[in-house]
Amino acid sequence: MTDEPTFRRPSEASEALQKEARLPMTGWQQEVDQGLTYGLEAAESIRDRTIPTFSRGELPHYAGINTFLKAPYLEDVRKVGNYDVAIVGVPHDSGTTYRPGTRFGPQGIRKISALYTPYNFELGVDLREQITLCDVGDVFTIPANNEKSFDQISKGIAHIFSSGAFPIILGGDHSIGFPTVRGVCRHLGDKKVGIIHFDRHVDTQETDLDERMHTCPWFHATNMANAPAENLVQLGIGGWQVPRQGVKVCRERGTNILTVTDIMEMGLDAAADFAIEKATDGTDCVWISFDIDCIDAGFVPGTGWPEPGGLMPREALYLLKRIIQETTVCGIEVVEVSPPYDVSDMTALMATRVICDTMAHLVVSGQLPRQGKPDYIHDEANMNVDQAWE
Ligand SMILES: [Mn+2]
Repeated sequence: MTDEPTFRRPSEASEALQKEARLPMTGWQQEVDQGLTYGLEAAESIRDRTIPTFSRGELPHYAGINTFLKAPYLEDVRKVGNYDVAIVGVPHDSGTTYRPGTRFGPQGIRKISALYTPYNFELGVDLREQITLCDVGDVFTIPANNEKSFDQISKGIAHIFSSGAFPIILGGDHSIGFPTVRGVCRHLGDKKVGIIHFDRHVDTQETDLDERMHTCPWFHATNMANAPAENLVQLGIGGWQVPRQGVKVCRERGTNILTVTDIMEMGLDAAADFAIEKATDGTDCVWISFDIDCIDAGFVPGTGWPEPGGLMPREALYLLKRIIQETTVCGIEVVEVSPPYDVSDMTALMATRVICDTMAHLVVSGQLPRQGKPDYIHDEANMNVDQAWE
């Protein structure tokens, strides 16, 4: 008799136990040493002599300064290229058409990220040991003006992207999807990017309430030659909040939509295959735009337009795993987390999970740590990737 599960041998759990044994402890030891230097040795009654007087590094989880995952705060953004990954907040919610509050998204995500360790059991990844991560803080957005904010966002993302650091963006509402991709496109030369968009909403109309709001990013992004509409994949679309103007644009431009029912009926692996095939056909890299509202509203109440009937967290995380491990990913944004509507930080935690899983899948697939600057990055900026818009 054995307690081993019979669905596969060895089980994921037994593999995970072995993977942990192969991880180094070097980064942890460096953090302890630095903690004792900067934070002073602990009071005499403390028996664990790795503990400093002042909290420095991961422990205790409830203490410390709220960068993402307690990564070093990089005040001098000119040095961002020294890191494998850069976290950047985009606290912009002037593109919101109903419930605002995503300007607090970056801080909400950073706050609950303190709950996490840098280690994932099943994947056998310890980010502290395997990559260098920094948090560059937030882009200075202009709350009364979407277009000025977009210019700031594009300039900021272009700076991070062209440095070679992998950009991870904490939104912000989904209007930022256009300026983030524009920032990437400025440094693609004649290369192309496929966009994989997790969402309940198509976000493809030209304007909403007379401006380029959070219902509009992909109309404008796919106007750029570097980001063709035929490589835009839209996963989880459906329900009562999809504006008809946007549907017409999807039909005319031939974007690739799967509803939640499509994904259920074809199965997660076939859905992932479809997304990977469409986003990589003729492109050089993939941008992930993860709207937290693609998840069923019961799991993510803290968002601007919650819609029941979305993906289960496990389904979204599985799709993300396959897509990131099997494509060349050039960056990710996680948008529409609105802490004022959140409950027990659960929406911000879902965003944290997406981000940490992304980094781990990049490690597992050998995309991180960086082995030099990826060859899809064009050093010289082209400021004319998009047409002037009034
Ligand atoms: Mn949405």
